[in-house]
Formats: sequence, structure tokens, C-alpha cells
Amino acid sequence: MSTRTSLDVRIGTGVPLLVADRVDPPTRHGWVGWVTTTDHKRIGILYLVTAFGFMALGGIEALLMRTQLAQPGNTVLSPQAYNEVLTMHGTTMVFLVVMPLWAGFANYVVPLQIGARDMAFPKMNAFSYWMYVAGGIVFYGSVFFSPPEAGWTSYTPLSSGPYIPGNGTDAWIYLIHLTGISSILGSLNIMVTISNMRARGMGWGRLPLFCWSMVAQAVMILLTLPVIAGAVTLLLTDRHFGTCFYDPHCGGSALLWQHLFWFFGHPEVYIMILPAFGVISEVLPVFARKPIFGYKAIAASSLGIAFLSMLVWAHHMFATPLPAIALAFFMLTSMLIAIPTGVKILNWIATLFRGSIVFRTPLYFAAGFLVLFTLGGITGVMLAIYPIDRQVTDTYFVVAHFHFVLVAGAVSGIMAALYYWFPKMTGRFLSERMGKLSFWLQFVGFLATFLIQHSLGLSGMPRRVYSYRADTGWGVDNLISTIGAFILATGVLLTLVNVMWSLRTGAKAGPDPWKANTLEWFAPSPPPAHNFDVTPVVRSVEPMRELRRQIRTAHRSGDGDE
Ligand code: HEM
Ligand SMILES: [Cu+2]
Repeated sequence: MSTRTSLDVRIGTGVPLLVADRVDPPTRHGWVGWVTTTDHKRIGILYLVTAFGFMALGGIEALLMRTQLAQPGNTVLSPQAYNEVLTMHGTTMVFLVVMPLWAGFANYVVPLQIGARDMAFPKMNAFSYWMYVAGGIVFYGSVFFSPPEAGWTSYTPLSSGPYIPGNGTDAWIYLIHLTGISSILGSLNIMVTISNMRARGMGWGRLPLFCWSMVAQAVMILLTLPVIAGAVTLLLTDRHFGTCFYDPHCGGSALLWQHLFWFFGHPEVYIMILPAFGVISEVLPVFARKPIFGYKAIAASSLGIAFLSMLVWAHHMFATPLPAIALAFFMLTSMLIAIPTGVKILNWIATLFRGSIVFRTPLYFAAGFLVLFTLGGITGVMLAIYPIDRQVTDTYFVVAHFHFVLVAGAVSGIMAALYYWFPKMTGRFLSERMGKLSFWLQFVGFLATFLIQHSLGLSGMPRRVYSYRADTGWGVDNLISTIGAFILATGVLLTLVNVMWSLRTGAKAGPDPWKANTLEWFAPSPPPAHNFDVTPVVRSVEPMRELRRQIRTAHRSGDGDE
């Protein structure tokens, strides 16, 4: 903290330097340093590493299910084991993989993008991470006793004490509590950081679009996670303390659970996908070498989606006895979401239009996202039409739809983010050859796995079944889907190999390898503990353009060299 004067001198010359020369507070070395860290970058990396570990588990669970379903009458998994693996997979992917991966990227990137030195509450930030770890341990601990088996939605009365007496469902409840605390505190941190710690000149109208998407995500988390936390607490007391919230036999309501769950559950989908929208909005302009088209429309549509997402929950309940007016209301609000989403997609296409496109791996994943996520959006609008939904609800059509949104949407966004920000985090590029091969494996594997599930669903295959008979004729499609899943998994694995490999051998990246627009590229790669020697003044949505010009002129006139 003793370099105030040297900073002021630097600001005085008007030449921001990319050399790290601040004295950082002493950090502990080795693993103790990691475990006790409150540095947002290290916490970000902890989130990412832990969540990719859980992704491996969730992926193995997916492959187990697909292996069981590859042929009619398979016996790889017993019916009970299938239910357990299904529940572990869905819950893992949602709460232990996708949400914490975004927490990881946001932790690393948001303070850098707004020119801050850390998050607003660094200790609370570390606490959030450890609550996430605790949730994961409690949940996976149940594998050794009685794993949860009521699906990631834990519908009552199935999840009530008499039907599932084992403790797995309780472990699931504690997972929701612990990861919920983690996400709520994390979102508070993000909100306070973004609203109070932006660099001079960065008004809300100049906030990077990834930060905007995190603001919208935080709003949804803060408004809906407390609802599910309350709902699972009621379930816990129903299961163990004789209350009757969800039991119709003593005056409760089983459907109450569905309302509470989906009031959280639908926004949850956008909690997983909005940060991907933010990443795409960062990556496309950089690799099209053009300014983003429709900055304000993209930022506003994120908020619009956050708002609408809380008005659509009962489209998950079209098969329950709802009054006609409710059916109509939830159908129309659900379809309305297509408008802000369509606004984004059109603006992204306009950003690419006539750009001089640089074909690097982050762009591949962003383009794959555009194509596949749009397909998932279209089946979403189909499902919003309740007569259609009643036909295909609880079939593989729905499984196909939500994997289009979650895998092709959220996971593609995560891949784009990883390939885009890895050079910032490590100072090295990921290998392009492995990256592109990984992309194609994921793209082809994904389509083989999930495109065909639409037709499986339309021909009547129910979801959440552990097996099916040969005379249904579903065998070939299921085999194709299983082969696709292994190709997809190989693609994801290749990216993990790429990460290990490139950490040591990747090409050196330097501070600003993509000639990007936002402030994280102003710091060295990887940034020092204090991030910036000089925090620059922001005069546009693309502060790095101006800074690059300043750095160039400074170098030309010779006074910026060290
Ligand atoms: C390798 C890619 C993946 C494959 C092959 C895969 C496969 C499967 C399979 C076979 C099911 C069971 C369907 C059923 O029996 O109803 C399933 C369910 C599910 N998957 Fe995935 N999945 C993958 C990735 C993901 C990801 C990234 C997410 C992200 C959030 C996700 C979320 C879910 C959810 C929420 C369920 C529903 C669980 C339930 O019904 O309780 N999956 N997946
Ligand atoms: Cu929904």
C-alpha cells in the first residue's frame, strides 16, 4: 500500500503503464495461500477448478444413464440406481457446475472489467466459495448412505417422508440451503461491487455487457433463491417435524411445492443462461472487429428477461389442473420472453454482419451458441403453447429442449468464456488446434445426442424411465443418442486436457492478446494481486481502444518505455 506517490506520478504523465510495480500485501505460499485467500482472482479460479471437477462427475453420471439407455432392456443400472444417478446428474449440473462456473468467471472478471482492485466484500466472497464446497460435500456424502432419488425437482409427495424415508432427500435440501447461501451472498457482492466500485467515468451506460448480465443474474438470484430456500425448509419440516405443508391428507397442498419450486426454477434457467449472453456479447464484437450492435438494447433486454422470468413459472405445470385464465396468462408471458431474447439474437447477428471475422476458438463457441441456443429457444416457444405442452410434457422432447438451452447455451457460453479469458488468467493461450477439435467434437456430439431426442419424445418416449421395451422401436435413436454423448464428452475432455497442457506450454499471450475492448485487458496477464497500477479514466463503452492509442503514442514518443 506504499506506492501512492509513484501512482500519482504515473497519472501525472498521463501514460498508463502495463508494468506491475505495486507492493502487494504478503500472500501466503502454497496451498495455505489458496485456502486462506480473499483475492477475487484466486477465488474465481477456485470456483472454476472445483466446478470443472463436479462437471466430470455430472458427466460420468450422464454417460452412465446414456449407457443404460443405449439398448432396450439394458441392465447397467437398476431402476433405483437410475433414479439416483438422474437426480445426482441434474442437481450437480445445475447447482455444482453451471452456477458456480459463472460465479467463478464473474469473480475473476467483473472487478477487472470495472477497473476495481477486488470485490466489495473479499472475506464474504471467500465465505461464499466455501459454502459452495460445503454444499457439494454434503450432497456427495449421501452417495455413501442413501443417495437422493426424487429428481432435481424433488416433487412432493414423492419427496415426502413416507415415500422416500432415506436421508438422500435431506442431503439434497441441505445442498439447496448451502449453495443458496453461497449464491445469495455472491450476488450481493457482485451488486455492491458493480454499483460502487466502477472506475472513474464508467457510468451505468458504459458498463461492460458481461457485467450487465451479472447484474440481471444477481437480481434474479436475490429474488428467487430465498423462495426455494423457504420451500425446502418446509419440506424438511414436513419430512421430520410433523408439519403438513405439502400433504393434502392433513390440509396441505402438493401443488404448493410446484408453485414455489418453479417460481425459483424458471428464473434458475436464466440464472444459468444470462451470463452466457454476457459472454457472447463480449466475444462477438472482439472477433468481428466491430463495435457491439445495440449496446443499450442488449443491456435492457437482460433486465427485461430477468423481470419476465418471474412471471412464467406455471408453464411447468400445464399438466396440472390450472384454471383456463392461468393457462392463457402463463402461455402469453412465456411467449413474451421470446421478444427480449430475439432482440439479443438479432443484435448479435448484426454485430457479426460485415465484420472482418477472426476465426479463433472463442468465436467458434459463440457461433455454435447462436445456432444451437436459437433452436432451443424455438422449442421453448413451442412448449409455451399449452396444448402442445400437454402432448409432449414428460417426454424426451422436453429433455431435448432443456439440454439445448443448458448444454448448447450455458456450456457453450462457458467454453467461449474459458477460451477467451484463459490468456488473462494464466498469461498463455489455450491451444487453437485442440480448441477447434474440441469445438467440433462438442458440436457434432451435441447434435447427435440431443437433436434426435426431439423425435424420440414425439414418438412417445417418456423422460425419467430407466429402460424401454424393444417393440417400442426407440432402440436405434437411443443408440445414436448414446454414441453422441460419448463424442460430446470426448470434446469436453479435450478442453480439460488443453487446459492442463497449455498451462505450461501455451503460447505467451501478453496483456491484450485479442485487442479487446474492456478494462481487464489493461492489466497484465495474469494480473498482480492489486490488478491495476493505474486505473484509467473511462470515456466510452470500449475504453481499451483509447488506451491502446495512448499507449502507442507514448511508446512512439519514447517516454513510456521502461
Ligand atoms: C454430456 C452432456 C449431457 C448428457 C449426455 C446428459 C444426459 C442426460 C440424461 C440421459 C438425462 C436423464 C433424462 C431422463 O431420464 O429424464 C438428463 C437429465 C437432466 N440433465 Fe443432463 N446431460 C448432459 C448435460 C447436462 C448439463 C450441462 C446440464 C446443465 C444444467 C444438464 C441438466 C439436466 C437436468 C436438469 C436433468 C433433469 C434431471 C431430472 O429429471 O431430475 N444436463 N441429462
Ligand atoms: Cu420455465
